[in-house]
Amino acid sequence: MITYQHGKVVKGLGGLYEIRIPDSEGARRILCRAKGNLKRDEEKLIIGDNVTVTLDDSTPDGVVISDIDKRKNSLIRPPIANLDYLFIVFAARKPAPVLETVDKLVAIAEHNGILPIIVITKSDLSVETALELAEIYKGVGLSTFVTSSEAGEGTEELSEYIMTNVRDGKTAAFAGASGVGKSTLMNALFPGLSLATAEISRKIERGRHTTRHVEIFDISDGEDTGFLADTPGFSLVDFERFDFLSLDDLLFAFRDLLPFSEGCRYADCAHVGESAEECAVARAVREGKVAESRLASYRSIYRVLKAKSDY
Ligand SMILES: Nc1nc2c(ncn2[C@@H]2O[C@H](COP(=O)(O)OP(=O)(O)OP(=O)(O)O)[C@@H](O)[C@H]2O)c(=O)[nH]1
Ligand SMILES: [Mg+2]
Ligand SMILES: [Zn+2]
Repeated sequence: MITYQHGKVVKGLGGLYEIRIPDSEGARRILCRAKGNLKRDEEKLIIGDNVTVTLDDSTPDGVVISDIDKRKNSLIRPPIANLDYLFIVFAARKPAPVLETVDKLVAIAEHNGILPIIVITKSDLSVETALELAEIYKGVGLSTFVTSSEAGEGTEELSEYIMTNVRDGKTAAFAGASGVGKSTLMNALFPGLSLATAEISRKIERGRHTTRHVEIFDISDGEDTGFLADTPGFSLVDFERFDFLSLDDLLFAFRDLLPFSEGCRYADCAHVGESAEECAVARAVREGKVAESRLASYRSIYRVLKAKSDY
């Protein structure tokens, strides 16, 4: 008799988790709870975890999540584990893009060994802005997509990228501020999903936190399916508050700035206030080799991390 099985946590509903268990027909889903120790902070289950489910008559569901596999990585925001790709989504307009937030997400992905991919939405509201933003991130060296779910632009290219790369059990997530159109875009890419979406607030031009929970979907039928998660959008305020890497690691999370740092006059150059004569990163910006916004984001994150390390 089989007493335990392996699966993936795809959704959480209060204390219940939905576990996807592969079987001969593809996969089935069961709902169950986690053992007591997997509810505590340090070992708490998160969506994306690969787990063991064990038969146990003494539990309310007859089965219980008994173990979590070692994680490849895990993020705090969005809260998800074992990602291979992070699609960083922001709108050309409504809400206005905040590149520092985008760059933080890129840095978080890089630091965790997750491949960041840039997705600009709502290009129908301003094609020019969308294309300018895309230039910045192509310059960083990241795959970049310009889309409009409304006009059906760019969705085919993105869909093709996802179907080619997010397969064989690989996991990806859409992340970004509330209201940028993550769920709308997932619906456009995978019409079967029917995810809830809602208009942004007209007054403050911000999203309304329509998606409340992380949920992972199979994106095709076969055994070689990949997984794609929709996640709750964050507000700018909650993005300010979380730590993600150390001062020493920061430059390594900026793949476009890193190569220039070797040319700085002083080995301990922090690339924050030094003149372009001394700092090769500042020089690269002046010469148009690196986007100004990228160095600005680096400097802003540096200052926050520095203040914390001095404290
Ligand atoms: N003009 C335009 N509007 C769009 C586009 N994509 C989405 N929207 C609108 O943007 C609003 C927010 O879309 P959602 O998909 O709910 O945004 P979200 O990123 O999932 O938001 P949260 O779930 O709160 O994180 C909706 O009114 C959508 O119709 C687009 O390509 N063009
Ligand atoms: Mg949503
Ligand atoms: Zn420098």
